[in-house]
Amino acid sequence: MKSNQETKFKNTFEEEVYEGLTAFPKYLSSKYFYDKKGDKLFQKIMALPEYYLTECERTIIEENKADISNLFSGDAGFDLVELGAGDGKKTKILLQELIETKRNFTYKPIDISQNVLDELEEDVLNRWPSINIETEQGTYFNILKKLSEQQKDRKMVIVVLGSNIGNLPHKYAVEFLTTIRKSMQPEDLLFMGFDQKKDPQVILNAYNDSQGVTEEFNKNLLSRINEEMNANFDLQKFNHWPVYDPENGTTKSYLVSTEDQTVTLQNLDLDIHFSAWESIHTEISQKYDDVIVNWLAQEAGLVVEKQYSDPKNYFTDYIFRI
Ligand code: AVJ
Repeated sequence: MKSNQETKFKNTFEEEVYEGLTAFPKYLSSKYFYDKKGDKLFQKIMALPEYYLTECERTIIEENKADISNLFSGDAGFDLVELGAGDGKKTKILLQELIETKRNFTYKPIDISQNVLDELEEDVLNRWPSINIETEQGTYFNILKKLSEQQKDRKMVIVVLGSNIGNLPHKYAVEFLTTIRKSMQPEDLLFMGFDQKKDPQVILNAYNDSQGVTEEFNKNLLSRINEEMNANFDLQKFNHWPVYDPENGTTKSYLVSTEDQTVTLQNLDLDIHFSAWESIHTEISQKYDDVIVNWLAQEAGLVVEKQYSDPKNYFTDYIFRI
C-alpha cells in the first residue's frame, strides 16, 4: 500500500525535492541540473578557461590516441560503449583515429538526454557516414543492468569521460564501478577519467568562474523547480558557493539563502522556510589521486592496467580490467 506521502508525487524529481528540502541540512541532487537549459549551460562550462578538465582530457586523448586505439581493438572487433556521452567532443578524436586505422567497431553512446543523443548521432553520421552507431537513452543504472544481461559475442570497451564519477561519494562510486565490473568479461576494458587533486585555488576557480556560468548552472536547479513544480524561488536571493577541502579532495557546491524567506512549491503543497544564510547542498565534484583510484578499483574488483595524464598532471584517464 502506498502512503499518502508517496502518492502526492508525480515523479522521482518531485519526491527527491521534497526529501531534500524538508531535510536538515537541506540538499538537492546534481543529477537534476541537466534539463535542456542545463545541458546547454554545461556545454558552456566545458568551454570556460577556468574549467580545465575538458582541455586536459582532450590533450590526453589527442596525445595517446594511437596507443589507446590499439588497446581498445580486439580480433573480432569491439563495442565502444560510452556512458554519459554528452556532445562527444573528446570521443570524436578517438573515433577519428579508429576510423583512420580501419578498426571494426560499433559506437554505442548512452546518455540520459535524448536531445543530446540526437545531436551527437547527426554530427557523427555527417562526419563518418559509414560508422556503426547505436544510441541509447537511459540512466547509467538501467543501461548497465541491460549490458550485464546481454549475451556478448565480442569485446566491449566502456568509456566514461570527464570525471563524471566525481558526482558520486566514494560509497556510490564503488557501487557504480562494481555494477560496471559485473557487466565485464576478461578481455573487456573500462576507460575512465578522474580529475586529480591539485592547487585548491585552481579547483575553486573551475567551480566559480568569472563569467558566472557555473552560478547559473547551479541555480538552474531552482529554475527547474520553479517551472516544473510551480514554485517561486527568487534566484537573486541565493548565492552560489563552492568550497574545496584539500584533505578529502571534495568540492561541495551550495546555494546560500541571503535572507530569511519562505518559498512555496505549489504542486507539492509545500512551504519551505530558509533562515538567513541557510544552505542547500547541490553537488559534489570529487578530486582523486592514484591511491584513491586504486582503492576504489580494488573495492570494486577491478585493476588498473594503464594510465595517462596531461603534462600538468591535472587529470588522469585510467584503463581498468576485471
Ligand atoms: C560533469 C560531474 C564532471 O563536477 O566537474 C561542472 C559538473 N558542475 N561545473 C563536475 C559540473 C559544475 C561536472 N561533471
